[in-house]
Amino acid sequence: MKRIPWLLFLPLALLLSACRKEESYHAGGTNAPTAEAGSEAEEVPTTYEVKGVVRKINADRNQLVVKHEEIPGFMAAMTMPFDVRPTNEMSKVKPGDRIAFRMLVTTNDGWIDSIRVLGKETNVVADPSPVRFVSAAKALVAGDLLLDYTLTNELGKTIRLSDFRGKTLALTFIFTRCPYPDFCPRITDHFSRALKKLNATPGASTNFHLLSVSFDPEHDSPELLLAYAERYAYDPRKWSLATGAWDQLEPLTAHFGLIFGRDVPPEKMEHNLRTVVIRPDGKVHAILNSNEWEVDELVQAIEAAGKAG
Ligand SMILES: [Cu+2]
Repeated sequence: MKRIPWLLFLPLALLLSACRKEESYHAGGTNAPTAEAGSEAEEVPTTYEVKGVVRKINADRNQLVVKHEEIPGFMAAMTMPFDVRPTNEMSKVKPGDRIAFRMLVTTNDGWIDSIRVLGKETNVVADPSPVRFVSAAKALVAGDLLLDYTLTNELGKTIRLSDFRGKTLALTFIFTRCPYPDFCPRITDHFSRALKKLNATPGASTNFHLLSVSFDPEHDSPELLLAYAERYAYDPRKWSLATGAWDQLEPLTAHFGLIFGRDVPPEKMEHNLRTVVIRPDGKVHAILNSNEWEVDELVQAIEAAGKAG
């Protein structure tokens, strides 16, 4: 399956693309589609007619960064990258073109086609980024000890990261109203598949736990986290979802370079993705960036971390 991040935000991309090629970003919204864990069938995409202005052309990724109008029922007006398929449609446009196009969305993918140039916009000014960079905590790398943080899980129970000492912990960051199929829904689906795979493989590790931490604590109550988890066939014995107070979330996310919007409407919740595997001794084993890792990589990292510490 193609794994091109189709939502690479312009302001952040400019800031970070030079040093972190793997980064991808998107903005969130209020109309999160449901994702079915494990669904492999060919899916008919939902389509939307969209208008906008081309801000930037990412030729190497076959992406257009478009400042688009509101897409009723799907997302607010914003500037974001779109994968173009077929890629020869890339040659139709230049920065500053006003365009109309069709957007196609499936559970794990999104792209655009049928691009028509409507005219030119003269006043092309980049939008300011609404994200805040959290940098209060030390960046962690493999081998570093993760400090203890306290969160509240999907059952309303207080948990500490140290509760998982003695087990391998796979930790990722999501928010339940993320509307972009290839961001939080894909990561959560990957967690669901990794859990299934570990449970189904004879001789695989059983000494692990998955933890999805929401960075949208004002919205993601235990009830919502539980309802979200149940869409992905989670198992409370092996997978927890949690969120917490900002004094816990800020350093925890900052350790791994997670970037996300705050004090912005959910549809402007830009963020990147980080998935971390922690050894049983509490030390970082591996950090998986972006949404481009495969389920097997996570499974292998969980297995390897269990042997490492
Ligand atoms: Cu997301």
